Amino acid sequence: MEEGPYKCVRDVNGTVSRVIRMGTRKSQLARIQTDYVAEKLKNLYPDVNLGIAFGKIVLHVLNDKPVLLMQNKMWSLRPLYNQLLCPNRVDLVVHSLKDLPTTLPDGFTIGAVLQRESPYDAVVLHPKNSGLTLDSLPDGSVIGTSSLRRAAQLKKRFSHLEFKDIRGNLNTRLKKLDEKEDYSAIILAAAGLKRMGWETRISQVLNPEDCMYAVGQGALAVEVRARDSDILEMVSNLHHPETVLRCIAERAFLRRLEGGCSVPVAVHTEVKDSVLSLTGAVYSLDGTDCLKDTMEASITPGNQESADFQHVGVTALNVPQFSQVAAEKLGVALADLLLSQGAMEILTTARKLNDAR
Ligand code: DPM
Repeated sequence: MEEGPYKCVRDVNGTVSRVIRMGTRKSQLARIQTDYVAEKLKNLYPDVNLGIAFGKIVLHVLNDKPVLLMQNKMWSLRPLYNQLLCPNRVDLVVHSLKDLPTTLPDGFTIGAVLQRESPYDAVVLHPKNSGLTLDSLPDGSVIGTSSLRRAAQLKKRFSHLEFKDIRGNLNTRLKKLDEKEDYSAIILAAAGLKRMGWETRISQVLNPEDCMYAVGQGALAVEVRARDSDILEMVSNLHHPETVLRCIAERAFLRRLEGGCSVPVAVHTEVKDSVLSLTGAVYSLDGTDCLKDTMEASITPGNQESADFQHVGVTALNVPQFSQVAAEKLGVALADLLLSQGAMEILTTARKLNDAR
């Protein structure tokens, strides 16, 4: 049977309903995240037929291949888009928002950004170092991370430590840490560790003074076909407005800097009394050059209409357009400020050095 975009089933009473098909990558984290969203959808729409195509979509993007080599290259996402688009095999895909490029291919949009988990990074120690912190680890201890953003910030702050790449999905990394003597500790996102049920392995959560987080870190995104209005409307109820606005500002900041998902760029956002504040920074690879600043914008809904419905790839049907526009402008303005201070030079040098490694 041909699988079209609108696969329908008829139940015993003759009621026809649409089957919603979710695709997922095969890593444990991807499955957990997909299940989590499926559960939310089932609660919101008990009558909906949800099918999860586990493992059908084998996407080698960040987990299976070196992150640093990816540089936001679209081809790495192509297998997933082929699934979503042409054969229309699946209707929605759950991602970690931080893995999604700031510009999506035509025809796709982020239809939901769920409430953010902790956006911070965490330290996971080799069991033999139990009780220590980054500060108290002995000189020359090796810390595993392949994130340029983490390494740049931590090298500067903890100059007695050494940093080494570590690859693979979360399961692989934890295994590499525990079963070998190569690393004294590794740095991972607290959100991923929590979702995996490994919260007890977190020995230290890094505060923003030591390490700011990646754009979109800790938030889940649901990607859909932009013209699939039924699905778009359905998933839009999953949006968490505050997270949406924070992430629009962060993504606009990154997009303006022309940063992919693997550049030394970090952010921190907050919403307080309808004011969104964004701190953003760019770093040289060793962290010695750094440009960092903070800007704020009011996100109180106003009357201003916007012709643009998507903001840095996000379609948030029930979040006020005015607030979304304000968040996007905030990100662009902060990026422009850092660009006027030489951010592009810092990032270009970092990119060149990294490519040459
Ligand atoms: C991106 C980065 C990493 C992932 C770069 C960064 C970390 C790579 C590494 C863009 N994606 O953060 O500076 O540590 O070598 C990734 C993780 C999660 C989503 C794992 C992690 C889970 C947290 C979330 C990999 N993508 O960062 O520890 O959902 O935000």
